Amino acid sequence: MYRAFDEHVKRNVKSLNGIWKMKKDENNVGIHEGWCCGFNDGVNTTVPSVWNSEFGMLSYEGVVWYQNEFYTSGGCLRFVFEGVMTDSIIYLDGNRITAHYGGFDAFDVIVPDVKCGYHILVVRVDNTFDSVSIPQAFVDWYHYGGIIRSVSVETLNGVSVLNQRFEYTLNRDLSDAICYINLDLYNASRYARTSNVSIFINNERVTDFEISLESGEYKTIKSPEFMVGNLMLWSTDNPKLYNILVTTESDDLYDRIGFRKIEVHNAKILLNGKELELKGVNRHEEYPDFGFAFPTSLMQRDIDIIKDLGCNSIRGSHYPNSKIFLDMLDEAGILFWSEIPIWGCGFTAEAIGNDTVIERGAHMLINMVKQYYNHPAIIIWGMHNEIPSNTDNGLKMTKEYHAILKDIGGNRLITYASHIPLSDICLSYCDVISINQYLGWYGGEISEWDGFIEKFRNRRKELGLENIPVIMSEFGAAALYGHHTFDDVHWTEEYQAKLFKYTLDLFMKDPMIIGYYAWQFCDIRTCLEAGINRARGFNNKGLLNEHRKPKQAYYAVKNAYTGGNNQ
Ligand code: ADA
Repeated sequence: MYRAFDEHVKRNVKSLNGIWKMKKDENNVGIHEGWCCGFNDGVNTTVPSVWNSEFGMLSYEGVVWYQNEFYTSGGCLRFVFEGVMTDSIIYLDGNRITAHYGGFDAFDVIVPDVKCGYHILVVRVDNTFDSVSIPQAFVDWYHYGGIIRSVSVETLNGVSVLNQRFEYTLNRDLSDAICYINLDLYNASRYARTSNVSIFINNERVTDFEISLESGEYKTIKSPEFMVGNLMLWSTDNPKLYNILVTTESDDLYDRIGFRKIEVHNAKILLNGKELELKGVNRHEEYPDFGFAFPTSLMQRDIDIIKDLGCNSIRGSHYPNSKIFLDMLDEAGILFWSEIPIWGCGFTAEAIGNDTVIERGAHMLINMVKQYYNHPAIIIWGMHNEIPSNTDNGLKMTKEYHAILKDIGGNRLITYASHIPLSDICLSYCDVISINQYLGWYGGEISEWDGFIEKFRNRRKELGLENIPVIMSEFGAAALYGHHTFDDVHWTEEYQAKLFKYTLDLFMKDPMIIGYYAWQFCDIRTCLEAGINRARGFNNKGLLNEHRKPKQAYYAVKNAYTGGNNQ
């Protein structure tokens, strides 16, 4: 995995990022014509990237094949794909080795007994949509396609550690933790193996045990418990991280964790026992020239800007972000809300009740939790966004996803963003209620916000949910960068700034509302029809434009979040 640190020292890891060949398959003939065995007439491209960055392919939706030739000294190989958009089939030397659905979650495949020499890895990527796609074609971001995140090939030896999820229970004064680790182990040897497994925290061995696996066996086990004392907690002010190392005789896996406690108490969110006010932005991991293949240097730049804005939190709207970005947030002490790309406005109530959709979404949730489990920055899991949560099908999906997250989600709060909070029937499945509302933009006047908040306060009371805190998870207005007038009318920087000032003043003095995520960090390319609502083919509600140039609203939000008086 492409991380902020090396995950392995013993394991041989080779990055397959770099120059690949790609070939467009407009007529979908590649499978029939055997492109899986390799093709000679492709053009050069870079992995990771989106194909939309290639000349002439900005709006291409369909199938593209990718090919990479690599050398290995042979053995048991594990291919790791961190994100392929959206439906992919992977072939090694012409043989199909795995397939995956979903553009934002990583997947891997293990191939034993690969011979020493050159091999051809081919990836067929399809980004078309149908009635069970997640997201649906109607979505407020762009239909990018391609191998959007890193690819690597690892050589596994003997008992190997594929994944680890660190569990801990803090004592009452949060000074000690009883811990164990859930380990996914695999025996890559041709023979049954017994290996010693050791766990180190900050270089100190905390436990040792033995494990036996048959050849090719995959097993999830729970390590013995151990205690970590004299803790320095992870917090936004002091994001203290601990190094964890799991070793076997032939393999290793490094990761980092932070000890922290997030909970709801008396309608407030507490982080390590202290009341937390979430000051946030919604952010897409997108830049129009690179799409979802987002450069690491720009991640750091965004974090710097977000800190300057006075935020302590980001909502990763609307899908899991790159692992390395989460590493950076762990280091920066910025809290994160991670969700899956069920962008509800695109789904009918009927589609939300479809078994394939529910199952695909459930897989995405499980993968997200497994792959991001150890990040202390993630404090919220989002189940979905703006689904018809006033219908039986909405309720069915919400109940099912809530049960999954309660079971495996660890110390995190569960929510979803509702755009229909006054008629929503799923709110009791939230640890924190999250409201998306665009009064003053799509309809209504800015001054109608007060009345809306009062109506929701009454509804929350009627539903007996007064102990559940409330976040304003989306609110905002569009402004075209550089568009000014003396009168604050729609699309001007002045109007957008006025709306943010008004709404944040209102929210921040309301004891019911404990968090705010402005929509949105910066302008993004969208596939919603360019026109009255999406000028330039962009969602222009950014506090910054897509090149990270601040609009007036940036300073309105900064003033609210920092108590300053910037212009
Ligand atoms: C919704 C949605 C966002 C964005 C926003 C808008 O609330 O969740 O993704 O589309 O509307 O700009 O209209």
